[in-house]
Amino acid sequence: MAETKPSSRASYDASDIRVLEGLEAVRKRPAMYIGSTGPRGLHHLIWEVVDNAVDEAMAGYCTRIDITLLADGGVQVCDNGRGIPVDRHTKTRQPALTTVLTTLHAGGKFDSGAYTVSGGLHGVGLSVVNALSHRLEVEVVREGFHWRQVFAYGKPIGPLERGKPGRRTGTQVTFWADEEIFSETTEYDTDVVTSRLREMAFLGKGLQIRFGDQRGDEPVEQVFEYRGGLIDFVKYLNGSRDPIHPHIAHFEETSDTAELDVAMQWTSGYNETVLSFANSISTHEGGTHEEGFRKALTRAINDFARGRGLLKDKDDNLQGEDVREGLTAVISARVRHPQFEGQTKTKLGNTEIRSFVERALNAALPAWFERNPGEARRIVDKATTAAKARMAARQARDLTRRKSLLDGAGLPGKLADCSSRDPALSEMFIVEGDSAGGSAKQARNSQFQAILPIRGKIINVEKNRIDRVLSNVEIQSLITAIGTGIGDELDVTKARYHRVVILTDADVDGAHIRTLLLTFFYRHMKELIDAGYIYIAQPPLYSMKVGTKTQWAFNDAALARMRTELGTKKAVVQRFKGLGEMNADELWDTTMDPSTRQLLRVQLDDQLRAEEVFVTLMGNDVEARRHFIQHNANDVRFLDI
Ligand code: 0RA
Repeated sequence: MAETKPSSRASYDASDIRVLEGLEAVRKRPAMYIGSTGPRGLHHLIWEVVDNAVDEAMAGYCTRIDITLLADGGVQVCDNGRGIPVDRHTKTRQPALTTVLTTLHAGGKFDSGAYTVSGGLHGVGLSVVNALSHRLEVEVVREGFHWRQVFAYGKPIGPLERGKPGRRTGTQVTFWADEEIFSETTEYDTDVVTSRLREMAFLGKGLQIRFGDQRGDEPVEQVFEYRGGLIDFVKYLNGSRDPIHPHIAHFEETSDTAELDVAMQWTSGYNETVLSFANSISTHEGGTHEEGFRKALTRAINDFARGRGLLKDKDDNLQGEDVREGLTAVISARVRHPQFEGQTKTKLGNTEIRSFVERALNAALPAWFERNPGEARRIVDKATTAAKARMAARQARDLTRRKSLLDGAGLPGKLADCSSRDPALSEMFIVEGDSAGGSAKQARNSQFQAILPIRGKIINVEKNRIDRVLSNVEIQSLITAIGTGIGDELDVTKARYHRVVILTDADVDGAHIRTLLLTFFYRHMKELIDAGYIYIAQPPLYSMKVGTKTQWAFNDAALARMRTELGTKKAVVQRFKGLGEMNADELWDTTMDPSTRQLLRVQLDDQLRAEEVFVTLMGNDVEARRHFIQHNANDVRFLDI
């Protein structure tokens, strides 16, 4: 980051800014611009403003960004970059700042030579934040003065005003989200915000990001600054894991059009944690940078193993999944014109990046292994053991496959399938326990709803190698019922249902089973999450009977709201402890009927946060787990669902 040189392009002037369309469109269809008007969309406002400041940092002009959640619900983002230009635009005859804040896509920096973000929902611009805020204030220091303009609902409520002289340039944006648009909530989640800010600080080596939260009784402050960049990132990710070699491998490479930064370290665990980014945007669907990385890694480890006689002539090559077992790696690419593809626009598509990364690592990895032969041996040992487990797992899998062929249809016996054969219309409920499974079978519409009862706690995939995971019968029936296969062989087009719904009790045990299932999907069937096929059902916590009418509440806040609405009327409130306490009609009405239920779709847009949660909840660090559970009891919001 600090090494990135400013682009050599002539200085900006106001005529660069292209004027496109008005902001009414944004207020009319906010979800088109920020994804949703739920908590995700709300947080997107922050990222939008912070991304602009980070772009300024990536271009080499900004070293510090302050983000403050204000006591009155506002958000303030302050940077020491060049400041938004304030000179007059030749066409619109208004100051560039006003244009940037009131015109869609008038970032002004989209055509520049820097590695600015321009994919997915990122980079839609400050104007979108402005349109969706009931108030927004901008203060800039530039051209020797302070400047200030205030907006409401995206429209200026006064002109750009010049204030006192000022020398140090920068931009400060303060906005208050419009409650009419974000009707669900306008409350920001500290954990969501800080985990993204931490990630940005890891990716922007040397950049100082300060976070303040003034909403509580005691103001909170946190500083994120990592001199080690990605090395610190890997250290952090492996904080509660057990590394099998001391040094974190680190590689940097630059070409005319791209930059690459990679850090990695193997642990004794069984899963891989490979986080990738393009221009600081998380690419959790992977893409060409990850493909180049994987290819070079598999090759380098096989070459080293053969060269040292650790693999004999008769032995098969180690496969990709073998060499990545227990690997924690972060790949950060900077690309001039990034193309984002995939289901959620989080997959890097630029083909030239695949060969760039591969070439860079084909040279760097063997050199690192040669310099650190002791560490390399441990890594090869681990990969060899993983290969053996893989072959054992394959045998077990082939056996079950053959067995199921003999059985006939090949579907698990416990599955009560639906009659529809159209995956797009079909749903499968994974239900914990036989009694709840029984109610669900009675309640369902068997036309399009299948029920798969699972018994007890499924195996913890954080603590078990793939062969053990696959020998677990609950996991076997899950995989067979879904039909896609798992891991490297997963084929999402073979999914037998486009809705796989986790239905567990609304208690601690239910939350545990849900987390075990989610961890399994995250580690072994992530494409299903990316495709948007994984859901969580929300059974109600309470029923409230007034006369003959029954209402349902999904949490304590909703129950309290219903009570105040009722006033003095008499109500009978019942708290459900488990799904088994509901009869089939109640289960259908509240949880399964598509016209009334509330399904949460699992979305994974914050991989770092997901990693933190899964490693903490499922890993070995008991103290960290206790702390997490105390602070996030029954909370699945990390998945941004
Ligand atoms: C347009 C052009 C230039 C900088 C910016 C926008 C800019 C925007 C934001 C938003 C938050 N912080 C920001 N900092 C800068 C380039 C100006 C030049 O060439 O001097």
